[in-house]
Amino acid sequence: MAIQSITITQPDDWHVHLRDGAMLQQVAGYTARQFGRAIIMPNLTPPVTTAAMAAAYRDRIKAATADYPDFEPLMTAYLTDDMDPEEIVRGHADGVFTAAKLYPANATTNSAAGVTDVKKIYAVLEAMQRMGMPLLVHGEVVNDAIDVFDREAAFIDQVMQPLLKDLPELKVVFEHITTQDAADFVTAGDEHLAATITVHHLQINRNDMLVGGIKPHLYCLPIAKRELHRQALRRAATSGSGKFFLGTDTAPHAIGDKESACGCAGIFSAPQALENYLQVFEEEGALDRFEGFASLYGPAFYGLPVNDKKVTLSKAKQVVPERMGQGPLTVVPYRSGQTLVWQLQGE
Ligand code: OTD
Ligand code: ZN
Ligand code: ZN
Repeated sequence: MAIQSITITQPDDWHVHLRDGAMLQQVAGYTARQFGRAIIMPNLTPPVTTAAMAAAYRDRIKAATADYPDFEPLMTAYLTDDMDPEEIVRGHADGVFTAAKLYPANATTNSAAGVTDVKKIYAVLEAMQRMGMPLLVHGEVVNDAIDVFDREAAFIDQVMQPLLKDLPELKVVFEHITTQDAADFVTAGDEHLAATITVHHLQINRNDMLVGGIKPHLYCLPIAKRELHRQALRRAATSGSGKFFLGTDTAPHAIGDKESACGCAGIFSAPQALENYLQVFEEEGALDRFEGFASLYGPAFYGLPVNDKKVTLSKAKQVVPERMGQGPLTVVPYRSGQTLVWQLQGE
């Protein structure tokens, strides 16, 4: 008989957009309900570039997740061309910055202030290397001449390889990988290199987004690729390799910003993230490898203890709501209206 329930160490989400203000209030509980900790992305307006901003943002997140007092937001610094290495060093030493985020300028939502050339921030990266502080990378080149589907593969050659060569001991997370090229590159790398994989890139390919009518709620960056890449990501995630771990990249946008002539990139996957990941592992016959991917490999890479708490997911159907939230902030969750086979048990 097929397994009916699974109990594992509580997972963490190593890549989350919680936003701010009313949207933060609306979405933060979904992440805090499922995960022990989350790496909080700093692409607010204005971006989180100082330890003081990150500490204040962390307080707002703690207030918004007061129903889950054990939830721990892990903050990140948004790197800019003129970031002062001292700010990063002090912020990390004070326990405010867990990691720093490299957005190539204009690669994704709110990344206009990102880095125009990695060479400009080598002093910061050298300091991070000395401290063992992870660099989280949005790995896409921003170049009009490069096709949007090729931007991750091009980034490996143009930016990632030289970076790892120049800073061989720097801990790097290749965030939200979407290609076989990236999966192979990370697999071949040494222990300083790891990757997060979103649940949507394990479940959808570009046909799901583009065939039979355009689906704005499946549009995100990096964009979903062709099927062979999805298959490669599923193999990587379920391989049992400690280099691949869970990061949803949940990125809510109000419905009007998604269903628009110029729709925003981002998929709101937080509410049923674990259920969807677990379904992938079951389909791949890899239920025994789920705990490593979801709960063990991320902490090991970041040098943090695993969570004490356990969680249980059971075989129980649930239908994802068509919409969630209120008024102009209404959001459409990932797989809205669809029936999921697993359900996270309440605490
Ligand atoms: N991708 N949307 C967003 C961020 C991510 O690149 C990312 O990490 C966002 O809205 O913040 C998206 O599609
Ligand atoms: Zn990104
Ligand atoms: Zn992201």
